[in-house]
Parts: sequence; C-alpha cells; structure tokens
Amino acid sequence: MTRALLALGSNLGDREGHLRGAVAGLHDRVLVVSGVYETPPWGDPDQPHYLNAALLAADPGATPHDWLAAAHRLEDEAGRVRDPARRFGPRTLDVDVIAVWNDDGAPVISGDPELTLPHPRAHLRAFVLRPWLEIEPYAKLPGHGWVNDLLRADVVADDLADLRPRVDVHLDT
Ligand code: PH2
Ligand code: MG
Ligand code: MG
Repeated sequence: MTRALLALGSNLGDREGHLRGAVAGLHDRVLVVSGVYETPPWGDPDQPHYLNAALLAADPGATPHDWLAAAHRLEDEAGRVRDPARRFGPRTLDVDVIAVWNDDGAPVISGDPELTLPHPRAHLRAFVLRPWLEIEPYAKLPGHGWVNDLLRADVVADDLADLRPRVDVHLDT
C-alpha cells in the first residue's frame, strides 16, 4: 500500500471539469480532496489564472512510478498538449506527484530525474501547500518539515495572500 499526495492544476478550457475528471479518474483510490483555489500563475505570468486543489490517494501495491503513470494518464485524458518550450506554461490539467509514503508511513525519497520525491519545488508553492494543509493539518513535507510552517515562510506567505478559495466549486463526485 502506498499513499500519495497529488497536486491538481488547470488553467485552460473547462478548468473545473478537468479537475473533476481527474478526481473521478482516480475512483476509489481517493481518500480526501481539498477545496479549490483560484491562483495567479506562478513562474510564467503570461497565462490565465489556475484552479488548484490537492488530493490524498491510496492504492494497495502502487509504486511511485505507478502514481506517475496514473498522473500522466489523467493529463492525457484531459487533452494535455506538452510544449517543451514552456515548462511552466498553460495546461488543461497538471497532476503532480508531490510525495509518496509506504505502508509503514515512511516517505519515499528519490532523486530519479523522472520522478524526484518529494517534488523538488513543492515547499515553495502556496498553491500546493495551502490545499494540502486543508486536508492534512498535521502534514509534513518529507525533508522540509511541517506544511503549516512552510506556508509562513516569507516567499510562500506573499503568494498565499493571492490565493482565493472557490467555495462555489466542488470536486467530490
Ligand atoms: N503550475 C505550473 C506553473 N504555474 N501557477 C499556479 N498558480 N498553479 C499551478 O498549478 C501552476 C502555476 C506548472 O506546473
Ligand atoms: Mg505542476
Ligand atoms: Mg506537472
């Protein structure tokens, strides 16, 4: 059994529909889904705002690469077109594997360039940490400490002020 924290994002087309499709596509592996946040684009300002959410999932027997494969499948199903020239550019659906834990609760640490765990930039991103805190108030990002503390770091706290909870959007199916 492994558990995975997945970060969802969409800023093209039917953003809400893409996020909902990802949750539905994970079926009974979903343990809990956060609320949805409207967030200004990070990294590449020349693109629409995102809808972001976080999701905790569990699967008996899934390896970290199985989670990555599931993420890519969901992105493909949302019609994601990859533009190598815009690494942080707009997308119909982004599903990032932020962290994975084994059955005994031990986090998976990996420097594999295809799937670095935990995600190398998660500790800097309010749009990942804030929805995660909502579903797991005592979460720790492996190697970085309490998610609640990471959100108070100056670089993250500045972005946090710009997240807008979208209480009108629900992803639970
Ligand atoms: N994802 C990116 C680039 N920038 N900005 C926000 N607000 N939310 C995202 O999910 C996001 C982003 C590339 O993965
Ligand atoms: Mg991403
Ligand atoms: Mg991604």
